[in-house]
Amino acid sequence: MWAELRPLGRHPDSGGYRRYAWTGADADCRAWFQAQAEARGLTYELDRNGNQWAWLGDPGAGDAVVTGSHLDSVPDGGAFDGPLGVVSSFAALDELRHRGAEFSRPLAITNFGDEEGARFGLACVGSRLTSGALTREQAHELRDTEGVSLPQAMEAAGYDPHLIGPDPERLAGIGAFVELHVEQGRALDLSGDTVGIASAIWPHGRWRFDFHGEANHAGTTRLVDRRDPMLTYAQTVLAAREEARLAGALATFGKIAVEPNGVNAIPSLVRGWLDSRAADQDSLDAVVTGIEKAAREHAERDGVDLQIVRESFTPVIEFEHALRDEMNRILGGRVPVLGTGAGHDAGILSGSIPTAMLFVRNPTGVSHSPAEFAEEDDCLAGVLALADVLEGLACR
Ligand code: HGY
Ligand code: MN
Ligand code: MN
Repeated sequence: MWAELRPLGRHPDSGGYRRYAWTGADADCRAWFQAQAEARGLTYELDRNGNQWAWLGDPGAGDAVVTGSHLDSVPDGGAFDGPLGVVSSFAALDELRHRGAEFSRPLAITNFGDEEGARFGLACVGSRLTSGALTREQAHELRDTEGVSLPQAMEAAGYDPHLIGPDPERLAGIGAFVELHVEQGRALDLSGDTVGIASAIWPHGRWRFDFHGEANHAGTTRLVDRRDPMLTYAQTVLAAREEARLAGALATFGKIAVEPNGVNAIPSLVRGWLDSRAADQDSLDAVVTGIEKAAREHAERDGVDLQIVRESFTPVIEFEHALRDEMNRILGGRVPVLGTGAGHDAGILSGSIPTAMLFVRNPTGVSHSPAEFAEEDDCLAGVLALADVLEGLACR
């Protein structure tokens, strides 16, 4: 499976993956998923929100056990964030068949669409639409940086964007969703464990800061006459770092757009995207409020106009204790339970159905980078853990 996935959407220079929603690379990954489903005799299904399903047993029977993750990536993402969960799901099913397992509940493997939100700015679009956390109207407003709207992108990829929206009937037929994921940190490496269970996901969100200044000549405009939004942006980045440090939280400006983007012109607009996360809501509020205040003060001083828009927000998610305890019992009771600052479809769906996550050791902790890595032995341990969990849940 890895050999087939490896070249899909991989940039030849960076070695990172650029598998953005509704692009050719995304279509290649989706074709791979469908082929894996069909090769195993599973019933392939594409839902109204662009999520892919591979069913063993009758989807209409109810109380299904579902596993899977996503195949899209961040810009220059690693091979494992998302795909490890999908590959491990197919491999776990192969393992269960090898064991001669008899299923008493339907089982499905999923690939949720647009988990990273790399193209349209909002993460977990597929699961948000399904759960109703994102409405059709809101989704239709999403645009990529080229100005292509989500409906246009879906149509270009051969999907009907008018069908998207909440899918409560589908969710009503699911008894549990378990997502396996590469750990995006070094907790397991430090504790010496190969596999962990998720406890909670930190509250997190994305904010867009638009700094409007005045374009002018870089060689002739006196410093005192400038209204330079890059200056205000730079001060805001420094403030974000300081606010996050003081609160023990995280704040990152990882994406920026500059107009007109000329080396010898003062920018007219700098647009920066803040990603901020914290262990609790109060800390997150304090960080973001502090950054907004600093940005407004600097904007005032620099003669720059500032608009701040919250583009997405996910509150703290505490995974259901019953399912997580059941999984730990199945796995022998000694699996570490750890929190994460990374968002996941399992988190979005936790408001609608019982969800849980398994993490696989990441020896460097690196993620959202071409350097992301997991040892093959650890990946195989993850497959066996997932197979044990699925057997425990679906084969009683
Ligand atoms: O950005 C995130 O937390 C996730 O990996 N989508
Ligand atoms: Mn990710
Ligand atoms: Mn992921």
